[in-house]
Amino acid sequence: MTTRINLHITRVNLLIIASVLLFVFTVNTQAQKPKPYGPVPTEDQLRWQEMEMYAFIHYSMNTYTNEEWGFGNESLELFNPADLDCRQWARVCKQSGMKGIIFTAKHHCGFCMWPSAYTEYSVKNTPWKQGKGDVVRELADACKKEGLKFAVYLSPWDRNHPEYGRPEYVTYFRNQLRELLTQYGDIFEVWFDGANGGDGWYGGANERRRIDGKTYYGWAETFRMIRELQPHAVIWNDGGDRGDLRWVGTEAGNVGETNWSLLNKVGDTPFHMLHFGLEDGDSWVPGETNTSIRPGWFYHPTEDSNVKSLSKLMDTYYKSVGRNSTLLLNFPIMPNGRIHPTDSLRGIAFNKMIHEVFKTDLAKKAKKTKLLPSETTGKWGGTLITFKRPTTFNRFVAEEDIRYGQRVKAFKLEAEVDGRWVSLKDELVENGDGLTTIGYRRIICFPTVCATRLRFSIVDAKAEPLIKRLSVYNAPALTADIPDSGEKLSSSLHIFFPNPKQMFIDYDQEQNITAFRYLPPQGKRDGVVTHYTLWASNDWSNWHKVASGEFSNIVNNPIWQTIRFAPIKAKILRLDAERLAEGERIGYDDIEVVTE
Ligand code: FUL
Repeated sequence: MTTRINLHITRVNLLIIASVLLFVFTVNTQAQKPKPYGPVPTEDQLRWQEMEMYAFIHYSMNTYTNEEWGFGNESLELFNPADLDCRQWARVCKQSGMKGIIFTAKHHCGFCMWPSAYTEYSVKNTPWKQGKGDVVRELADACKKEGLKFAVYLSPWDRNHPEYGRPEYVTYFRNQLRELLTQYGDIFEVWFDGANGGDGWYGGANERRRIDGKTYYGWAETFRMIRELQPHAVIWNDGGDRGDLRWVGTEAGNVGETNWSLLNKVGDTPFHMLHFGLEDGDSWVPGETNTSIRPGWFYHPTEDSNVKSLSKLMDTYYKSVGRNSTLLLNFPIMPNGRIHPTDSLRGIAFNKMIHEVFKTDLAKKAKKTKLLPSETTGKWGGTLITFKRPTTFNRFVAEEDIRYGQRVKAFKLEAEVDGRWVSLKDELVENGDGLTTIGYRRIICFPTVCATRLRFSIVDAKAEPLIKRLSVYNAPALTADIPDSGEKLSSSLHIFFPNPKQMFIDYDQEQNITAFRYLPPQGKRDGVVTHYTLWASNDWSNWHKVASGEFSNIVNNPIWQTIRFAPIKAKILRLDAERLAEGERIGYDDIEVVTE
């Protein structure tokens, strides 16, 4: 009996002690847990940001027609890769430091890389594996084997589908998306390209179809479907309703040095908002920097010597991952079904270099002292890093704890060199010192200094800054770099414009011409030729039509465009701009005529 009472008391006591402990612990953790400031990322957005780098793979009919955009009527017979090897893609991507792969399951030409039940225009009607193949399946399996995440690019614009532009197509599009989201395991991201060039084959109609990208696709309903079928996938959407991520306004591989992970839920997003984010945006919409390891997204043999150099890739890394963004790096597939050896070697060298640069954090063994606002140049205080001895470095890394919002607006970096404080500037930035936002991660590159102390001051912030990492590195010089094989510039051509939409290129003598190349104006839409007709003549009066068509994706990716043709003998070429992206007058940065 007594024992029982004692036992009872003991239980009660234990309960009381446990409750007190729980209370203390809760109060304690609550006191320590900062309050969020402004919009914050979801768990899925956080997980996505932590991937840092993942790959794009562009592979479709364009691979076999040597184009960037297909028209939608490309023959199914063209698709028959001899050596398709998704394990090779996955291995290359993994060794290049990529944490996942986003695959062009359907590009604008409408050709489906999986045997969709809703169209005949897919791998199932090609000679490849007698129609029994499924590239999406092979890649999803390869990713699983290599421990990579998998995601899909499904082009909303479909130049093959007869109903494109009508409500029936939207149902078709959702049916396809459902197949991709239910048959291939976990999908980490869904990518909806915003391109909508207008004209296409459309089941034989061969016409121009305009849609309103904001209303036509009914994004809200499609998003609901994605949330239900793949609740952890993040949505990239360039065509209307705001997804979870945003484009950074360029395909050149850089985001603004000031990069807020915020935008407004509704409203237009001009270039500067995409590129820099919106300081007072009401939603968390971080930027994803997408670019290709080559000039184009699809494989073109002529670009084999134009694979980005190691220093260009490092520059891209600093201007994406180093600026509070992720890097989505594209590897095109060759017609035989594999990644070109130059691209894979470059990708692997890139990853090795990142590891090399960030191998030893020199701040780890240094003393870090908290600085009061009065001890710094900023109003939020900072940190003094004191090295044991004079230390050589050229990279600085800072990270905010973004779970509680992005806060820092401006900071300052000073190094004590030979007893004198010198300000450090981000050398990848043209104007100002570039020391603005931090976010998930900010990497500052500056010429090598040898210093005993480094002072980090927060000049301006929206609220109490929550800095979770300060690191210092000494990046080795890139000695063994393979240079970009730069484009040849034309020098001896005579170019003139009889009217704003016509360009003449004149040689003194007849030439054997095999191609015409056009480099659009860089950094603006004004004057960019999107559709052309090319004529040739020997006498200024008899004109022979050489080619006509569109420069695919020229606005988003303003690289050299090449019009190839069977050799012609001509003295004069004439380019008629049938359509310009904007403005009234042809613009160009360079022109090249390829002669035999
Ligand atoms: C663009 C598309 O038009 C390109 O073909 C490519 O897929 C790129 C990633 O997005 O806007």
